[in-house]
Amino acid sequence: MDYLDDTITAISTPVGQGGIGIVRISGPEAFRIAGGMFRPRRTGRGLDSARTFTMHYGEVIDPLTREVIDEVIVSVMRAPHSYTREDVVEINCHGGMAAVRRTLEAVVGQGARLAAPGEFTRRAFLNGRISLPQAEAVMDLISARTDESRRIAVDQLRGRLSGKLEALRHALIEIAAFAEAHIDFPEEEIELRTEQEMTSRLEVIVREVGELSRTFDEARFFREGLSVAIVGRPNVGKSSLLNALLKRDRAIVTELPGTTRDTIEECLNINGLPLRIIDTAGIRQAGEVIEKEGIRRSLDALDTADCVLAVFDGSEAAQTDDHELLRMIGGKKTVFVINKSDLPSRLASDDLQKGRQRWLKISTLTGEGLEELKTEIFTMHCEHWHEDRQGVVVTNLRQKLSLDRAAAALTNAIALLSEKRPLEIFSIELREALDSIGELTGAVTNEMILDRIFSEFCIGK
Ligand SMILES: Nc1nc2c(ncn2[C@@H]2O[C@H](COP(=O)(O)OP(=O)(O)OP(=O)(O)O)[C@@H](O)[C@H]2O)c(=O)[nH]1
Ligand SMILES: [Mg+2]
Repeated sequence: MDYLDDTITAISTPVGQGGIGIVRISGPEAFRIAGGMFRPRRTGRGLDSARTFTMHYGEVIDPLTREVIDEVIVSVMRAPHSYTREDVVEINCHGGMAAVRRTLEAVVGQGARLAAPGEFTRRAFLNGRISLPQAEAVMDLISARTDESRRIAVDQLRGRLSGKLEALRHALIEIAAFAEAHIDFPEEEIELRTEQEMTSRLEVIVREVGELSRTFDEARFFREGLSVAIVGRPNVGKSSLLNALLKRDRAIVTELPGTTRDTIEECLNINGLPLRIIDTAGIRQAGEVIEKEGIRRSLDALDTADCVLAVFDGSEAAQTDDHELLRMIGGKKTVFVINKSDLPSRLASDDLQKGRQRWLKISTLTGEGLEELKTEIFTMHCEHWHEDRQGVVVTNLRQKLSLDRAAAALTNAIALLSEKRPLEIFSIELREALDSIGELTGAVTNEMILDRIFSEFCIGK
């Protein structure tokens, strides 16, 4: 689909009423098309002689009927200093759909083609103005809902991820070139010292690639929120914990086991990390029909949540239901919480705690341990978040999968080197890693990848 020699157009503002609506035109004919339907006011000068980055006040005329369509401001950006690196003209209409649509129709009538979703950005990429991750950042920025996701997108748009990947690619190319030189002169054995040097350099690169890949999950939590299910047997204080975290009486709390019948979901924010906290019905063997259905939903939440707060009652000895819960949690990301620390402890010496990671003692009554609990949830998911990250974050699955492919190839390469296998196969793994990183940045692309990426864009961007 990539013909870059025609001129494309689209409405770049949202559909509906607004203060202004913008029809964007990009391509070699942009000035001829816009000039043919624009009548300047005041200056009398047409768009042909307009300097780049200037705005012009006037009217849009229907070239066929000579009817005035709207009173507009036209901005002009000449190649290569524009969003697409092509000549770009933007007609700022009054933001009613009729005016914007008629203007668009007139532009198409003058020979422009309607742009596909994301086609302006696709041209910016194909014309070498931005890398692929930067193009993806444009979409991330448009769809950012929280300030943290906006910040991540802007960092990526400014080229931080691309810069980091380029550095990794260059480091790899150096090693690959060295290896290939040795393939050409097989009589020269690689010295042990050189081999160790290559291995340690590759190990640094693998580690960095792995760290980048991990930022994907963490960025996902910031973008979509982390779901946290509070689970435990009845009466351990799950609903009390929800209320304490929210600092309001959201859920009903009573001294009767089986109070909560249905899951309750609320939002909370820890250091900018959005949480969806789910209070659940106490899980136990017994129970009548309604309670059984509630428990089924608890188990559902336990299954699907990103993280579990497993709550136990510190004032009572462990019960069968507690042991059963531990079994059900299995290997899931879990914070183990012992509640009611204000009461005399009867759980401490119990075998529940054996071999398990850290247990947090809290009291929803006095508030003890709640801050530690929040910190624990945050660090558990965002360990590498603010330290050492320098704004470099992988924001979509495509990027992450490319990194994982690169890491796998590099790990193979290191193994081959240590097994003293022929450098030819070692080189193949390095090429594979280079290709994967190249695919990520857009240095290596194919039509299918581009189609998939840009089809998710909105029209007009
Ligand atoms: N002393 C003390 N009592 C608490 C604490 N947290 C909760 N409780 C009491 O424990 C009882 C049960 O609390 P809930 O929050 O309803 O317990 P739950 O786990 O939601 O129970 P179900 O909804 O029945 O599964 C209530 O009487 C609470 O007041 C605490 O930290 N200290
Ligand atoms: Mg409850």
